Amino acid sequence: MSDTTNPLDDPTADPFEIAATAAADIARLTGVAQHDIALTLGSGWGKAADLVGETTVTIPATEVTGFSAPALAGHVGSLRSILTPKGKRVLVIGARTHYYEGHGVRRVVHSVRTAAATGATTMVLTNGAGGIKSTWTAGRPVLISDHINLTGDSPLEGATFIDLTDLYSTRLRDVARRVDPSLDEGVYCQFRGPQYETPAEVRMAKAIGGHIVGMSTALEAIAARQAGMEILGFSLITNMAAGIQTTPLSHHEVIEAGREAEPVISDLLARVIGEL
Ligand code: 8IG
Repeated sequence: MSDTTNPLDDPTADPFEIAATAAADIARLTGVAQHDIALTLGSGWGKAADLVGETTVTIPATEVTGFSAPALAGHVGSLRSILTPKGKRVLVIGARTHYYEGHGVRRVVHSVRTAAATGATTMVLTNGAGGIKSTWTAGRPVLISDHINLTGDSPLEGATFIDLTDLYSTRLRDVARRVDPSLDEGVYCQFRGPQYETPAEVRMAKAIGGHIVGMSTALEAIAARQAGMEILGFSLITNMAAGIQTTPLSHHEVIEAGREAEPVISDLLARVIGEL
């Protein structure tokens, strides 16, 4: 589906109906009627699903209703169906649409709504992000314990009041920590981007209780909760946030940290998803 004809760009369309159509596309193209778990791969996590199980089908995201081509090299535009050793079906979303692309929140959360429509009841959201906690170094995966949505936007439309207590499931975080007791956790601040923060913005994030800065995940988590899913969030700290690290941030550095962390986060994801 090309950008100019994306049905989500029609403001009169129902985004949940479009997600249901997308889920039917996935069922038809993968031959898998229902998925149990959905996994969104963020920067640095591109290959981290490879140990989760056997990939039975890979489909270009562009063949699924409402999905668009990736904006950035390194963000993989495909959807995969994985069968875990325990027989669970995992839908791997390698095609995140970021808020900063400017296509609106409906496009940002479409993959999450589609995942829910495929039957998935667990949403695993991963991202690459900047770290604020001084004990962290680049290349370290951490759990997301909560978020602060600094986009000023929401995937909810109208008077849709959704409780966000325990948004990042305590139960699922406990499962992850049983797999790796060294996992630390923190509060994720979603900035609009695409520029990285100023040091003053990072000090603000720290002052209001944030530990991780990024450009995704919070809006998706809200939509996942609205859809009734249980959420597990991981950030790969690919860099220390601006001003925490004294050298300038570079996209290259982010890619490099992801590459180096690959074996660790692949093993972590496979083991955690194996316990879900
Ligand atoms: I990777 O330091 C990655 N994504 N906002 N700040 C924000 N997003 C990020 C960062 C960062 N690193």
